[in-house]
Amino acid sequence: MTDYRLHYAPDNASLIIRLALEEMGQPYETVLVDRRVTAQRSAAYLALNPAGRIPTLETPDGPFSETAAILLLLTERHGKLAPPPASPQRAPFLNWLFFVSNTLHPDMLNLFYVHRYGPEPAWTGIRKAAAKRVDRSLTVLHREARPRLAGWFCADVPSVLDLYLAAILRWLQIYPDGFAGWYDPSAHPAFQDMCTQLEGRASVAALCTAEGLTDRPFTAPLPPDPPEGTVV
Ligand SMILES: N[C@@H](CCC(=O)N[C@@H](CS)C(=O)NCC(=O)O)C(=O)O
Repeated sequence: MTDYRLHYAPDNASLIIRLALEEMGQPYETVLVDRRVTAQRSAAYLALNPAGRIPTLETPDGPFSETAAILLLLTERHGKLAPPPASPQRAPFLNWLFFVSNTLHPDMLNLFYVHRYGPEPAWTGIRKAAAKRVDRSLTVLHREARPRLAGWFCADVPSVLDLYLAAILRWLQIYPDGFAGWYDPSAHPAFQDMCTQLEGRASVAALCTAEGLTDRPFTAPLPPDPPEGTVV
């Protein structure tokens, strides 16, 4: 029995939580959310996460959802992967973590779940507009966050912000079918360096094995071949 049980689907946002748990050296169990049968909307799953989204992390204090909230909770509990509350980098860290979670991530979801945002004739337009917003946000993050977060973003040891961003950069390069390929990683060289460093870490090797990702999942991503479950 471990303290943590991660409800996951391969190559979903749950992989960010898996990476954080691996980096923190915390034991955890996983439970597949079977997206083939839309298990994220089952009564049992909704009892844990009423929003019906992935991930959910069960903890001794109950189930938690929302990627950024889970990440913050884990950093507070284990004192790792984020600047401590008294640090001068704490406020900018929260600023940029919430920017990724509240602006970048939802804009990216417009690309993947376009059918939720408008009728089919509008899809290309919705995606193009979302891609522009995502690209602009990445440029702002690249320019503004690093100087304010010395040691905690794109540094030698990853923070939860790096883990979150690396996953987003991966997804932008391979999803959705028919609308990937617009993002140019060379526009943000510090992110590329961060991703390359991350790919050398044991946490990423564990993720690749568990979810069927090929090596270099961030700098040369390919769709996964998961041992269980499906991406969508
Ligand atoms: N705001 C949520 C978004 C999570 C999210 O959209 N997860 C996707 C998987 S990457 C999901 O649940 N998709 C299935 C669905 O929306 O039905 C978070 O930050 O955790």
